[in-house]
Amino acid sequence: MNDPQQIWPEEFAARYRAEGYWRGETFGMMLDRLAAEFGGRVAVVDAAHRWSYAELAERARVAAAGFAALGLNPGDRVVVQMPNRAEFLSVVFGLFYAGLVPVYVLPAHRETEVLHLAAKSGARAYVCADRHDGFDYRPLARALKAAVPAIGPVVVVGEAEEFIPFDGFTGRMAAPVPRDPGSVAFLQISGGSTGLPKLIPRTHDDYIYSFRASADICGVTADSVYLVALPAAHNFPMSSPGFMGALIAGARVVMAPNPAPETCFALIAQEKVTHVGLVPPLALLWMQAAPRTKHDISSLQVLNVGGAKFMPESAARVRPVLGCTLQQVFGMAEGLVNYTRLDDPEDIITQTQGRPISPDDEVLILDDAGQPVPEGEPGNLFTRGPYTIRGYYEEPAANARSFTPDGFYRTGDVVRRLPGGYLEVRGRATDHINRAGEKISAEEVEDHLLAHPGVFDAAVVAVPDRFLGEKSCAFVIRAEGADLTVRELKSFVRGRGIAEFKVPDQIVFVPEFQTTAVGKISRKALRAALKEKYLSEGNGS
Ligand code: OOB
Repeated sequence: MNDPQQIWPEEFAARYRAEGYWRGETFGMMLDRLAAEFGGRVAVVDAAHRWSYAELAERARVAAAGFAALGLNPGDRVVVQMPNRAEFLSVVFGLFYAGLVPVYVLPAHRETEVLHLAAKSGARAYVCADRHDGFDYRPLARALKAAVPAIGPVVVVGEAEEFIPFDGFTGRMAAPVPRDPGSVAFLQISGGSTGLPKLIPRTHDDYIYSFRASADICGVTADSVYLVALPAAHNFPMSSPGFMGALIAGARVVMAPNPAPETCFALIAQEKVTHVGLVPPLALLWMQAAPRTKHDISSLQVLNVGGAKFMPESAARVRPVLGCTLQQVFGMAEGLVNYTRLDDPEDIITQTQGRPISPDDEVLILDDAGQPVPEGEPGNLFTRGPYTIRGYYEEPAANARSFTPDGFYRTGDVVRRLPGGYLEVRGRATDHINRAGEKISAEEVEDHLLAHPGVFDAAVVAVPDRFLGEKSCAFVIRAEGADLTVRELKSFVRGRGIAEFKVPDQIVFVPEFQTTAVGKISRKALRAALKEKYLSEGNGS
């Protein structure tokens, strides 16, 4: 867990402490402090629960005792796959109190991803809900236990069947297990452009700084109400400013079971929601639905939009249609988060993706040869700072590619720096599909396609989509004699046990990957050439 590649060199750590970014507080200490300060105020609400700060802390103590009684030891990793429910918080703060390290996977992830992440993290336990959104997690838990022997206890929120019911925990942990605030607090999943998702180690010190500062920048106070509309395990709704930013400010967190406008508008009206974060396609959907809703959404003050590029024309409509301030967020689970500021002029708010949280966020914009580009020109974004990781969890090869020797993270984004340090995202240099904010690795999907005996070769590319921003298109060469159909191949990929959003939106069978390039051609160049050949204007779908 303490791979030197993942920690900041002491000179940096010392500076981040001296500047007051890192305050030596762990998540456990934080919740205790918040419970003491905001005790009776409402911390979290969902359809079935309404807990005060004191009650959340109390429930987390019971959960912590329960986890400890299962034989889990401080530092052990625990895979958490939970939908947006109040128990998301009692589970994870219970784990923090017990000194355990959550590994956050999305509710949309399926067997292949969960098994991989559990094995990769060396997890010893799994926590899930019984069912969510028509999916039963208990068969997945069985498959996980069968495939990953290190997984011991499985704790289920809801009907546990043969597993351990979360609601059955008794006992109470008197005081949280002390942890080093510089140690890894949890592992989060990278969007990833190569192969399977990687794990991002975040420390107590670095992460708490990122959402404390975010809450401030987003104007979150004890009187705010934050709606978690996106899946809570994502970095954006967790910390930008997210439910963690809301909690540290003493605000109220409202868990939405799904991000549909009518579900969320009802919650906004009922709880007087002030802040919410959305990906661009959802922001568009909300803007379409708002004029016709019967719910009063006038309490909304700030709409954070990020995860993918929000077009200036759409951005300009937020205030007129929703009656709130738009705040763009350009962030990444690896660290760096940029925000437009609430009092920025309208053109900055609509046309840029903001500027970094911290004065100590170092931003480099370099050309392909590694030289700084002239001010205002697009280039590759590199960053280093008090909440940007120095390496993925146990990924020496990926780390050598994704981080420079002096610790800068190669984001893969192409940006332009404007006056005042504002960044405009222009595109990206890496091969992934940003499908409504969910990042899909082309390589990962290609591997699933190639597993079909009727597939000779496959290349997956991003194609523009009016609604999703981007969707995925797979070019496939059938194996000789194979009479594979699009339907068969889609259902085969789905059957591989992966998140539905990774199943190619479009499959195009092609006779060959003939490109004009001579000799060996990189996958990246191949994808670009195929896109050019088959999807140029008037072609393709
Ligand atoms: C957020 O985090 P990830 O890790 O799912 O994805 C990061 C990538 C960025 O490198 C960039 O390519 C893209 O998502 N991105 C944006 C963007 N925000 C993220 N591209 C254009 N405009 C934006 N506003 O997506 C994430 C994490 C924290 C806060 C917000 C988003």
